[in-house]
Amino acid sequence: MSEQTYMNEGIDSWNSFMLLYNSALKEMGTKVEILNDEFQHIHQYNPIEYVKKRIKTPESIVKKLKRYGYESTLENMSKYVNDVAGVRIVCSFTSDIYRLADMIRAQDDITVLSIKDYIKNPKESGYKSYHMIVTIPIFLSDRVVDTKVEIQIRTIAMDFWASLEHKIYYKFEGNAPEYISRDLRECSSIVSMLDAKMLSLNEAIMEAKKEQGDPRPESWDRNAQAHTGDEDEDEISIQEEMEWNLHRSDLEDEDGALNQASVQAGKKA
Ligand code: 0O2
Repeated sequence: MSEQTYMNEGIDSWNSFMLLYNSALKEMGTKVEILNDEFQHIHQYNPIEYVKKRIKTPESIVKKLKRYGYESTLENMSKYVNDVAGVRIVCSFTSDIYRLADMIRAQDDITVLSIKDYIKNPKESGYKSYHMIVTIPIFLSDRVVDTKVEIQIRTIAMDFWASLEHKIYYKFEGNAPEYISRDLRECSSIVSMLDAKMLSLNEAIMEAKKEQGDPRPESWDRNAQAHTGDEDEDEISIQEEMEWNLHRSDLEDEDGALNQASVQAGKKA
Protein backbone atom coordinates (compact mmCIF):
# COMPACT_ATOMS: atom_id res chain seq x y z
CA MET A 1 0.00 0.00 0.00
CA SER A 2 1.07 3.57 -0.57
CA GLU A 3 1.66 6.20 2.13
CA GLN A 4 -1.68 7.70 1.05
CA THR A 5 -3.64 4.48 1.65
CA TYR A 6 -1.85 4.10 4.96
CA MET A 7 -3.12 7.56 5.86
CA ASN A 8 -6.66 6.82 4.65
CA GLU A 9 -6.76 3.79 6.91
CA GLY A 10 -6.52 6.08 9.89
CA ILE A 11 -2.80 5.64 10.55
CA ASP A 12 -2.22 9.33 10.59
CA SER A 13 0.00 10.18 13.50
CA TRP A 14 3.26 11.98 13.21
CA ASN A 15 5.09 9.17 14.99
CA SER A 16 3.70 6.53 12.62
CA PHE A 17 4.98 8.49 9.66
CA MET A 18 8.37 9.02 11.25
CA LEU A 19 8.58 5.31 11.96
CA LEU A 20 8.03 4.67 8.25
CA TYR A 21 10.54 7.26 7.07
CA ASN A 22 13.17 6.12 9.58
CA SER A 23 12.65 2.52 8.50
CA ALA A 24 12.98 3.52 4.85
CA LEU A 25 16.30 5.22 5.65
CA LYS A 26 17.55 2.08 7.39
CA GLU A 27 16.53 -0.11 4.44
CA MET A 28 18.19 2.18 1.91
CA GLY A 29 21.31 2.44 4.05
CA THR A 30 21.60 -1.34 4.13
CA LYS A 31 21.01 -1.65 0.38
CA VAL A 32 23.75 0.86 -0.33
CA GLU A 33 26.14 -0.90 2.03
CA ILE A 34 25.47 -4.25 0.33
CA LEU A 35 26.11 -2.76 -3.11
CA ASN A 36 29.36 -1.29 -1.89
CA ASP A 37 30.44 -4.59 -0.29
CA GLU A 38 29.61 -6.53 -3.44
CA PHE A 39 31.54 -4.07 -5.56
CA GLN A 40 34.48 -4.45 -3.23
CA HIS A 41 34.19 -8.22 -3.47
CA ILE A 42 33.99 -8.38 -7.27
CA HIS A 43 36.10 -5.46 -8.40
CA GLN A 44 38.33 -4.85 -5.35
CA TYR A 45 37.07 -1.33 -5.44
CA ASN A 46 34.58 0.65 -3.37
CA PRO A 47 32.73 3.34 -5.30
CA ILE A 48 31.21 5.00 -2.25
CA GLU A 49 33.17 7.41 -0.10
CA TYR A 50 30.44 8.08 2.45
CA VAL A 51 26.69 8.16 2.93
CA LYS A 52 24.58 10.67 4.82
CA LYS A 53 21.01 10.03 5.89
CA ARG A 54 18.60 12.57 7.23
CA ILE A 55 14.98 13.14 8.09
CA LYS A 56 13.81 16.58 7.03
CA THR A 57 13.20 18.94 9.94
CA PRO A 58 9.57 19.90 10.68
CA GLU A 59 10.57 23.51 10.00
CA SER A 60 11.83 22.60 6.54
CA ILE A 61 8.70 20.53 5.79
CA VAL A 62 6.43 23.43 6.76
CA LYS A 63 8.54 25.83 4.64
CA LYS A 64 8.33 23.56 1.61
CA LEU A 65 4.56 23.10 1.92
CA LYS A 66 4.16 26.85 2.25
CA ARG A 67 6.30 27.37 -0.86
CA TYR A 68 4.05 24.95 -2.76
CA GLY A 69 0.94 26.71 -1.43
CA TYR A 70 -0.31 23.87 0.78
CA GLU A 71 -1.42 23.83 4.38
CA SER A 72 0.90 22.20 6.86
CA THR A 73 -0.84 18.88 7.44
CA LEU A 74 0.42 15.33 7.61
CA GLU A 75 -1.63 14.44 4.56
CA ASN A 76 -0.03 17.19 2.49
CA MET A 77 3.39 16.23 3.78
CA SER A 78 2.98 12.64 2.62
CA LYS A 79 1.48 13.74 -0.71
CA TYR A 80 3.71 16.64 -1.69
CA VAL A 81 7.00 16.46 0.18
CA ASN A 82 9.08 13.81 -1.56
CA ASP A 83 12.22 14.21 0.49
CA VAL A 84 11.15 13.76 4.11
CA ALA A 85 13.54 10.80 4.12
CA GLY A 86 16.78 11.55 2.30
CA VAL A 87 19.90 9.52 1.57
CA ARG A 88 22.96 11.20 0.08
CA ILE A 89 25.56 8.92 -1.49
CA VAL A 90 28.93 10.50 -2.12
CA CYS A 91 31.12 8.76 -4.72
CA SER A 92 34.65 9.21 -5.96
CA PHE A 93 33.99 9.61 -9.68
CA THR A 94 31.14 10.79 -11.89
CA SER A 95 31.02 7.37 -13.59
CA ASP A 96 30.32 5.78 -10.17
CA ILE A 97 27.19 7.91 -9.86
CA TYR A 98 25.55 6.42 -12.94
CA ARG A 99 26.68 2.89 -12.10
CA LEU A 100 25.14 3.17 -8.65
CA ALA A 101 21.94 4.75 -9.94
CA ASP A 102 21.57 1.83 -12.40
CA MET A 103 22.14 -0.71 -9.65
CA ILE A 104 19.56 0.93 -7.39
CA ARG A 105 17.04 1.21 -10.23
CA ALA A 106 17.49 -2.47 -11.07
CA GLN A 107 16.35 -3.66 -7.63
CA ASP A 108 12.92 -5.28 -7.87
CA ASP A 109 11.51 -3.87 -4.66
CA ILE A 110 12.43 -0.29 -5.54
CA THR A 111 10.09 1.82 -7.66
CA VAL A 112 11.57 4.92 -9.22
CA LEU A 113 9.04 7.76 -9.20
CA SER A 114 11.22 10.44 -10.75
CA ILE A 115 14.76 11.31 -11.71
CA LYS A 116 16.45 14.69 -11.91
CA ASP A 117 19.89 14.70 -13.44
CA TYR A 118 21.45 17.94 -12.31
CA ILE A 119 24.82 16.71 -13.56
CA LYS A 120 23.77 16.71 -17.19
CA ASN A 121 21.52 19.73 -16.56
CA PRO A 122 22.97 21.75 -13.67
CA LYS A 123 20.72 24.20 -11.83
CA GLU A 124 21.02 27.93 -12.45
CA SER A 125 22.95 28.18 -9.17
CA GLY A 126 25.57 25.75 -10.48
CA TYR A 127 24.24 22.90 -8.31
CA LYS A 128 25.13 19.41 -9.58
CA SER A 129 23.85 16.12 -8.25
CA TYR A 130 21.82 13.13 -9.43
CA HIS A 131 18.42 12.85 -7.70
CA MET A 132 16.02 9.92 -7.60
CA ILE A 133 12.70 9.79 -5.78
CA VAL A 134 11.96 6.15 -5.09
CA THR A 135 9.58 4.11 -2.97
CA ILE A 136 10.73 1.19 -0.91
CA PRO A 137 8.39 -1.31 0.81
CA ILE A 138 8.39 -1.20 4.58
CA PHE A 139 7.14 -4.40 6.16
CA LEU A 140 5.14 -3.55 9.30
CA SER A 141 3.45 -6.15 11.52
CA ASP A 142 0.19 -6.16 9.56
CA ARG A 143 0.87 -4.33 6.31
CA VAL A 144 3.45 -3.26 3.79
CA VAL A 145 3.80 0.45 3.05
CA ASP A 146 5.66 1.77 0.01
CA THR A 147 7.56 4.71 1.46
CA LYS A 148 9.20 7.57 -0.42
CA VAL A 149 12.91 8.31 -0.15
CA GLU A 150 14.94 10.90 -2.00
CA ILE A 151 18.35 9.60 -3.07
CA GLN A 152 20.99 12.18 -3.99
CA ILE A 153 24.14 10.83 -5.61
CA ARG A 154 27.14 13.07 -6.24
CA THR A 155 30.95 13.20 -6.21
CA ILE A 156 33.01 14.49 -3.30
CA ALA A 157 33.73 17.66 -5.26
CA MET A 158 30.02 18.25 -5.99
CA ASP A 159 29.22 17.63 -2.33
CA PHE A 160 31.91 20.10 -1.25
CA TRP A 161 30.44 22.76 -3.53
CA ALA A 162 26.84 22.09 -2.45
CA SER A 163 27.67 22.23 1.27
CA LEU A 164 29.49 25.53 0.99
CA GLU A 165 26.98 27.06 -1.40
CA HIS A 166 24.17 26.08 1.00
CA LYS A 167 25.96 27.88 3.84
CA ILE A 168 26.72 31.00 1.82
CA TYR A 169 23.26 31.19 0.27
CA TYR A 170 21.68 30.67 3.68
CA LYS A 171 23.57 33.67 5.06
CA PHE A 172 22.03 35.87 2.37
CA GLU A 173 18.57 34.34 2.80
CA GLY A 174 18.25 33.91 -0.94
CA ASN A 175 19.38 37.45 -1.81
CA ALA A 176 23.04 36.93 -2.52
CA PRO A 177 24.67 39.76 -4.50
CA GLU A 178 25.10 38.90 -8.19
CA TYR A 179 28.91 38.73 -7.99
CA ILE A 180 28.64 36.03 -5.28
CA SER A 181 26.24 33.98 -7.38
CA ARG A 182 28.53 34.42 -10.38
CA ASP A 183 31.58 33.30 -8.40
CA LEU A 184 29.66 30.28 -7.13
CA ARG A 185 28.76 29.30 -10.70
CA GLU A 186 32.41 29.70 -11.62
CA CYS A 187 33.41 27.43 -8.72
CA SER A 188 30.86 24.92 -9.99
CA SER A 189 32.65 24.87 -13.38
CA ILE A 190 35.93 24.30 -11.56
CA VAL A 191 34.29 21.36 -9.75
CA SER A 192 33.30 19.86 -13.13
CA MET A 193 36.83 20.31 -14.45
CA LEU A 194 38.27 18.71 -11.33
CA ASP A 195 35.89 15.75 -11.55
CA ALA A 196 36.70 15.23 -15.24
CA LYS A 197 40.44 15.47 -14.56
CA MET A 198 40.33 13.00 -11.66
CA LEU A 199 38.27 10.58 -13.72
CA SER A 200 40.68 10.64 -16.65
CA LEU A 201 43.63 10.36 -14.28
CA ASN A 202 42.05 7.31 -12.72
CA GLU A 203 41.40 5.77 -16.12
CA ALA A 204 45.02 6.39 -17.08
CA ILE A 205 46.16 4.67 -13.86
CA MET A 206 43.98 1.66 -14.63
CA GLU A 207 45.36 1.44 -18.16
CA ALA A 208 48.92 1.69 -16.91
CA LYS A 209 48.26 -1.07 -14.37
CA LYS A 210 46.82 -3.31 -17.06
CA GLU A 211 49.87 -2.76 -19.21
CA GLN A 212 52.05 -3.72 -16.27
CA GLY A 213 50.21 -7.03 -16.25
CA ASP A 214 48.08 -6.57 -13.17
CA PRO A 215 45.80 -9.64 -13.26
CA ARG A 216 42.84 -7.82 -11.72
CA PRO A 217 40.76 -6.04 -14.37
CA GLU A 218 39.65 -3.29 -12.03
CA SER A 219 42.24 -3.01 -9.33
CA TRP A 220 42.62 0.52 -8.10
CA ASP A 221 45.53 1.86 -6.13
CA ARG A 222 43.40 3.70 -3.67
CA ASN A 223 41.87 0.39 -2.59
CA ALA A 224 45.17 -1.22 -1.82
CA GLN A 225 44.04 -1.56 1.77
CA ALA A 226 41.30 -3.90 0.57
CA HIS A 227 43.94 -6.57 0.17
CA THR A 228 45.54 -6.04 3.53
CA GLY A 229 42.56 -7.38 5.42
CA ASP A 230 42.05 -4.07 7.16
CA GLU A 231 38.28 -4.29 7.08
CA ASP A 232 37.52 -1.11 8.96
CA GLU A 233 39.17 0.90 6.22
CA ASP A 234 36.80 -0.58 3.65
CA GLU A 235 33.62 0.22 5.46
CA ILE A 236 31.67 3.16 4.19
CA SER A 237 30.76 5.70 6.78
CA ILE A 238 27.06 6.31 7.18
CA GLN A 239 26.21 9.45 9.05
CA GLU A 240 22.85 10.22 10.56
CA GLU A 241 22.53 13.96 10.12
CA MET A 242 19.73 14.38 12.63
CA GLU A 243 17.07 12.53 14.48
CA TRP A 244 13.56 13.42 15.48
CA ASN A 245 12.40 12.14 18.80
CA LEU A 246 9.22 14.09 19.01
CA HIS A 247 5.72 13.26 20.08
CA ARG A 248 2.59 13.85 18.11
CA SER A 249 1.34 16.39 20.64
CA ASP A 250 4.52 18.39 20.11
CA LEU A 251 3.88 18.71 16.43
CA GLU A 252 0.20 18.68 15.63
CA ASP A 253 -2.83 20.54 16.75
CA GLU A 254 -6.21 18.84 17.23
CA ASP A 255 -6.83 18.73 13.47
CA GLY A 256 -3.57 17.00 12.76
CA ALA A 257 -1.90 20.13 11.37
CA LEU A 258 1.82 20.57 11.77
CA ASN A 259 2.14 23.73 13.78
CA GLN A 260 4.83 26.35 13.61
CA ALA A 261 5.35 26.57 17.39
CA SER A 262 6.05 22.88 17.55
CA VAL A 263 8.34 23.22 14.59
CA GLN A 264 10.54 25.35 16.79
CA ALA A 265 10.53 22.57 19.37
CA GLY A 266 11.49 20.14 16.64
CA LYS A 267 14.76 21.74 15.68
CA LYS A 268 17.87 19.61 15.30
CA ALA A 269 18.63 17.37 18.26
P1 0O2 B 1 17.32 20.43 2.27
O1 0O2 B 1 17.60 21.31 3.42
O2 0O2 B 1 18.57 19.88 1.67
O3 0O2 B 1 16.31 19.37 2.56
P2 0O2 B 1 10.52 18.90 -5.93
O4 0O2 B 1 11.25 17.64 -5.51
O5 0O2 B 1 10.46 19.07 -7.41
O6 0O2 B 1 9.21 19.02 -5.24
P3 0O2 B 1 12.72 20.29 -4.75
O7 0O2 B 1 12.70 19.56 -3.45
O8 0O2 B 1 13.14 21.73 -4.72
O9 0O2 B 1 11.34 20.16 -5.46
O10 0O2 B 1 13.62 19.44 -5.72
P4 0O2 B 1 15.14 19.53 -6.08
O11 0O2 B 1 15.41 20.69 -6.95
O12 0O2 B 1 15.45 18.18 -6.63
O13 0O2 B 1 15.91 19.80 -4.72
C1 0O2 B 1 15.95 18.85 -3.72
C2 0O2 B 1 17.17 19.04 -2.84
O14 0O2 B 1 18.35 19.21 -3.64
C3 0O2 B 1 17.14 20.29 -1.96
O15 0O2 B 1 16.37 20.04 -0.83
C4 0O2 B 1 18.63 20.43 -1.65
O16 0O2 B 1 19.06 19.44 -0.72
C5 0O2 B 1 19.26 20.08 -2.98
N1 0O2 B 1 19.40 21.29 -3.81
C6 0O2 B 1 18.63 21.66 -4.86
N2 0O2 B 1 19.06 22.79 -5.41
C7 0O2 B 1 20.16 23.17 -4.70
C8 0O2 B 1 21.09 24.29 -4.82
O17 0O2 B 1 20.98 25.17 -5.67
N3 0O2 B 1 22.10 24.32 -3.88
C9 0O2 B 1 22.26 23.36 -2.92
N4 0O2 B 1 23.28 23.49 -2.07
N5 0O2 B 1 21.40 22.31 -2.78
C10 0O2 B 1 20.37 22.22 -3.67
P5 0O2 B 1 15.74 21.24 0.02
O18 0O2 B 1 14.42 20.81 0.48
O19 0O2 B 1 15.77 22.52 -0.77
O20 0O2 B 1 16.70 21.46 1.20
